[in-house]
Amino acid sequence: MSLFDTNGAIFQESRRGPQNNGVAIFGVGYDGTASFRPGARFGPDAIRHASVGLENYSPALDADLEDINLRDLGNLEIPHGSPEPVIQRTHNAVREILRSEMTPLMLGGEHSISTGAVRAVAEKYPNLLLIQLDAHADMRAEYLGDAHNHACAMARCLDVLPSKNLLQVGIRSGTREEFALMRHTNRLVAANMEELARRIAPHEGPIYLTIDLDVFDPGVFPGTGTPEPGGIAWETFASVLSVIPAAQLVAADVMELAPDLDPSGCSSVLAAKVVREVALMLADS
Ligand SMILES: [Mn+2]
Repeated sequence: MSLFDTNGAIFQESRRGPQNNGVAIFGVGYDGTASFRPGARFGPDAIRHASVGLENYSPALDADLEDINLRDLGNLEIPHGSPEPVIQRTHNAVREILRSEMTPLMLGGEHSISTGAVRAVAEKYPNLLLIQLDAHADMRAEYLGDAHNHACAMARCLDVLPSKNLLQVGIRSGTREEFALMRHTNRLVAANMEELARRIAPHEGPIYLTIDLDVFDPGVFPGTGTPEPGGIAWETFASVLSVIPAAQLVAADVMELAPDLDPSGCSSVLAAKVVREVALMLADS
C-alpha cells in the first residue's frame, strides 16, 4: 500500500496501515475540475482533524468506533493536473484495498474521483447498486470539454453500471435534459424514506453509497464548492442511513468538503460525523 502518504492526520480511533477485514479510510485530495470554488483538496485532512472532537459512540446506530477494526491508510499520492490519472490511481488503490479483503471508505476531494472507486468495486460486485446522495444530477455527458469533470461523475459511473442500478437521492439541481433523463430512467428518488426503502428493497445485492456532502442544506453545510439551497438537514440524512441495509453496504465515499469555505469549522465536523456513521455501518457488513 505504498500508494499512500501516511505522514498526515489520522481519523480518530483508527490505526495506520492496512489489515485484513477492516474498514479502510483513505483520502483523495483532488479538486482539479472545480468549476466554481476550489478547496476540496483539503477535505480529507479537515475531516480527520474534526473527528477528534466527536464521541466514538453513535447513539443512532448503538455502535462504537472502539469496537471495530478501523484503518486509516492516509492520502493517495496524486498528480494535481487533469482528472483521468487521479481516477485511474483511485481505481488501482481501491482494487488493492478489496484484494486485501478490506472495505473502502474514501474521503474527497471532488466527486469526479468516485468514478474510479465505483469502477473497482463494480469489478468485484457486478450487481452493485449505487446510491448517490447529492444536490446535483452529475449526469452531463461532458462539461467544459471534459468527460471527467465533477459535473459528469454519475454519467461516468453508468459507463460500468446498468442504468437501473443507480438511485439518485436529494437531487435539486441540473439541466432540463438531466432531469428528463433521471425521470425517464426512474432513478430520481426524493429524500423520502418510504420511497427510498421501497426502491432499495428489490435489490438484495451489494450497495455502494456515494455521498456528495452538498446534499445537505448550505445552512448546515456551507463548506463546499457548489452549494445549492433547499438541501437536507442532519435528521433526514440519519433517516436515509436507517433505510440502507448495512449488511449489504460494501463501499462508500464522502466527498466535496471544502473546509476553508466555512471559517466556523462546523462543515468539517458534520463531514466527520457522516464518516463516523458510515464507517460503523461498513463495519457491520
Ligand atoms: Mn454535488
